[in-house]
Amino acid sequence: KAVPISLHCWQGDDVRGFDTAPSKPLTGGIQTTGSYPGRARTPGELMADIDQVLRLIPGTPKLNLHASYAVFNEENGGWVDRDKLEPKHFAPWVEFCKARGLGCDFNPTFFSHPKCDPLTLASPSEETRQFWISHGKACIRISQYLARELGQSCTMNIWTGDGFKDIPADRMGPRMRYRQSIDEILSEPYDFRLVKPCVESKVFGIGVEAYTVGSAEFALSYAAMNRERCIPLLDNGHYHPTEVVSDKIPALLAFFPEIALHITRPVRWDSDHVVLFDDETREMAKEIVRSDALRRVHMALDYFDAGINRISAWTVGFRSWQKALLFALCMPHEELKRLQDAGNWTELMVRQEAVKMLPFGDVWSEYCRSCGTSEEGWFAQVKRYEAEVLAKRG
Ligand code: RNT
Ligand code: ZN
Repeated sequence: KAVPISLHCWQGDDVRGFDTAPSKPLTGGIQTTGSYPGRARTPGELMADIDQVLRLIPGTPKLNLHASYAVFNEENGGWVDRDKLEPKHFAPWVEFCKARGLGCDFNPTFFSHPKCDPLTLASPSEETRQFWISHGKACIRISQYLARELGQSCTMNIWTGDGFKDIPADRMGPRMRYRQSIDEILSEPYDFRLVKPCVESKVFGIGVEAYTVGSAEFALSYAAMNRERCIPLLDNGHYHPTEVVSDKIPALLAFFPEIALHITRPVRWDSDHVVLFDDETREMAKEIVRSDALRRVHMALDYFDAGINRISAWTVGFRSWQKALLFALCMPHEELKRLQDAGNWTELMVRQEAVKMLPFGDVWSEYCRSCGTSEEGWFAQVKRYEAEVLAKRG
């Protein structure tokens, strides 16, 4: 109930943000599919939608913003480019979070922008690279501001879609530049207790199939070599299909004091479907709980489905991750570990299968009730909100 889970603002508007023209495409190798009506078009609409989600979810959410969600208005002097962003451009979000008791995580936005050439932090153009370094540094300052204002640490995730569609002639050069760029971003002063910079790896993206600069080995090595100033972030959509992040969690916890997760549902590729209460989601939650690492793992949702009601997408995903954590907390881990250590694989299998049939739904219902929400009632509220608010958007 008390462990913060980061709710990504970008499910509400198909990852468009507010700092570039509404017609501009999503780049960086990521893609939303679907055109369900009712997408949030302004900060006000997005805030209203998030408020609706907050009424439907149990537990302790935290907001997760991208830099592209800066709010420009007359008070703060209007639009500036990403290298010039300041805390004041996020003051409306701070006000929003304060009024609701939320913490806030942050992400520099290294995609969907004319300065992607198409590379960003790995670009061979020094001008491009410096622009994006300035953006990263600005985001460190904004993250520290968010943490200070809201009294909770802010994870600041560095992810770029930098890579190539076809076979490169130089795999190392871009990686050396990426490494240098992250070093320069992290040279901006910050308090590591407040700001938790993360490096997120990826295997490939749409249009960047042959080579990804920030590969798994790159990102993990960077984090391992810089443990005093950043942490690794694993997105469970960013690995080959037979690899599982559930197995990587305890491997990393053996070395890193803290790690971060992007929780998503990859269907055959990094499709970012809505998180469900499925096997691998449960398995990831189990690894966190039985490693006693609920306070060492920064958990953030990361998916974007534009094909269904977005309030429902947010709610189902958040509730699924909460279910997975609660399910893990209901398991007799110490007893099961003893069976494993005793080599009693027969009984371990029987007991693990029996756990699946316990009346978990009753525990979940009681948990929801104690958080002032319910499993039965929430979808009726989504339908009402759709009729009264979303359907009226152009
Ligand atoms: C993309 C990465 C990245 C983004 C968000 C919007 O594959 O997962 O984390 O989804 O930053
Ligand atoms: Zn991610």
